[in-house]
Amino acid sequence: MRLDVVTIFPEYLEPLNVSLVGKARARGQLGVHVHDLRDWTYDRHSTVDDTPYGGGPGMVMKTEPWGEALDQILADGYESGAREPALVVPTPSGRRFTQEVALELSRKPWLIFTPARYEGIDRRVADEYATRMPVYEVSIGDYVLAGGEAAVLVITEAVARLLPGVLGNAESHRDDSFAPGAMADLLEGPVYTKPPEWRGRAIPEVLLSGHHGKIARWRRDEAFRRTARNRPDLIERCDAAAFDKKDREILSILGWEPEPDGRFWRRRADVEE
Ligand code: 6GU
Repeated sequence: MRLDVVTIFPEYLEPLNVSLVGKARARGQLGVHVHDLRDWTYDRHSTVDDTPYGGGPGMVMKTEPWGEALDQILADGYESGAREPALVVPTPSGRRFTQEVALELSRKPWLIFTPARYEGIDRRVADEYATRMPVYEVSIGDYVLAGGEAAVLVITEAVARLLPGVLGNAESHRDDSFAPGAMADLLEGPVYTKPPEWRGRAIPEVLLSGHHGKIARWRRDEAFRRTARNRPDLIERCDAAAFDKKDREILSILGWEPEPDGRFWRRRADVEE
């Protein structure tokens, strides 16, 4: 996979040299190219922003530097054999970046990121490139960052770990919270390692039992407990048809009841507690 990032803060992307993404780069599984948007400005102040039409606070990033940068990056990429670019535009007004979007992006051969500062990029830039390639406007959560660079780091890490051969163990993301499949829509429960006792705290005994069936059941119960506590919306969204008898038992203990529509709702007394 090839990644291009265009930014006015290239040094903000230094973490792409480190850890999982850095290693994938070193192994040649990922080609990362960080570009300084100001390389495509020609005035004395390297201006990338201007006042918004229609008035209002803040500044808007200008069309020309982005257009020239993207044209050249596309030309250089195609020249070196890259194909099927997708544009990833981090913005708080984008669609939510989820594991599903990460998986979709991980199947693209070439991603071009345009993290913005100020109030964002003149709309015409996304509209222009949308005629030539898929454009993903994504938000990493319901809060506002000063710029999209941190979002690029987040998205890149989520995508890179899904590339074939990047994580050591192909099974490693099977049980991820939010991974499609067995533990779908449940958060992962707690994990433990040696020593078996630390500051008077023991490991849950079942984990030492060697009984794989009991261990799997315990882990699933813990996943329900954690999900009910931290993300009740995930349980409300679940199709109860995916739950077995033991799942229903633990949900009932946690205060959830099935509705005729096949979903689970928390009993009123428990909601108010
Ligand atoms: Cl992608 N960018 C900015 N500036 N703020 C955000 C965001 C992105 N996602 C959530 N907040």
